[in-house]
Amino acid sequence: HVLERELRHAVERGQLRLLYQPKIDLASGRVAGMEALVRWQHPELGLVSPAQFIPVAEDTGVIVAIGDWVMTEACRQTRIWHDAGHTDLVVAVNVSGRQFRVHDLTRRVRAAIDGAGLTPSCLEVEITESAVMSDVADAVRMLGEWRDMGASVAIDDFGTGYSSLGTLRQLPLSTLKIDQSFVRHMPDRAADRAVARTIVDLARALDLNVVAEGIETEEHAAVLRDLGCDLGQGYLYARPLPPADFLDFVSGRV
Ligand code: G
Ligand code: G
Ligand code: MN
Ligand code: NA
Repeated sequence: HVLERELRHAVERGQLRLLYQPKIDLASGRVAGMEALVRWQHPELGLVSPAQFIPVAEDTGVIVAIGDWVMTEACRQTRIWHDAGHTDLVVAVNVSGRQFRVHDLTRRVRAAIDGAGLTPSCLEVEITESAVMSDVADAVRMLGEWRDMGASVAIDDFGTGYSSLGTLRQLPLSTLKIDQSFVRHMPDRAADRAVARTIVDLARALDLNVVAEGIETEEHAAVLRDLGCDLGQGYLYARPLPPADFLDFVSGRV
């Protein structure tokens, strides 16, 4: 269909771009890094959401080319911000389940990092809980390769999948990312607060960092800070921003 046909040309026609959503250190308020989020601007279809086109890209295999572009562009942009003096920024890039199974993904990630002249410790890969759990043996191998390289790995949408705690303990992870569905109703739903607290405690026990996404209010932020959550991301701080606006944000100009 149309989406599928047009998507095949999206990369070469320069129709993709990245937005960057800041991740805030909840204790200090400083910007610790950013998540790169892809957008597809098509001349006739308009702005297509990744929620629509990533599944199509996965089914057709175009995700490999898109993934390469995203990784390369995110590293290139991060290098520019490092050179501008924001040397501590860590960039998070989403990797889907299908990309995960591309056999030379580690080499591709390494090429993007080296090409930009970054060190691997500036990169965090976000992979969903369900992608990891659908093939644990692959995940252990892949995540091990990234850890050996020096990059970190976050489990995205944590709490929505079906993690076995035994499996979680075996994985070379650095971060758990609390899904926004738990954050949204935290102030009025004790059960959601309990889930968030459990994830924070689990992260502590496994010596992992913990990030909450979907923080929209001061109340969300306060609850998470009290729970000991390390980083937060959400509309309270900033929406996903074009590069120029992100630079203004980290520079404290907005
Ligand atoms: O930015 P937004 O909230 O609209 O993203 C919607 C979904 O698309 C999220 O699940 C997000 O993880 C995913 N997504 C955004 N950018 C990328 C990307 O570069 N690669 C992959 N695989 N998924 C992405
Ligand atoms: O699946 P993933 O967690 O990578 O996707 C993050 C998605 O959540 C993106 O589409 C992003 O635009 C969106 N998002 C980021 N912050 C907020 C927020 O505070 N509230 C809501 N509703 N969505 C958010
Ligand atoms: Mn993500
Ligand atoms: Na998420």
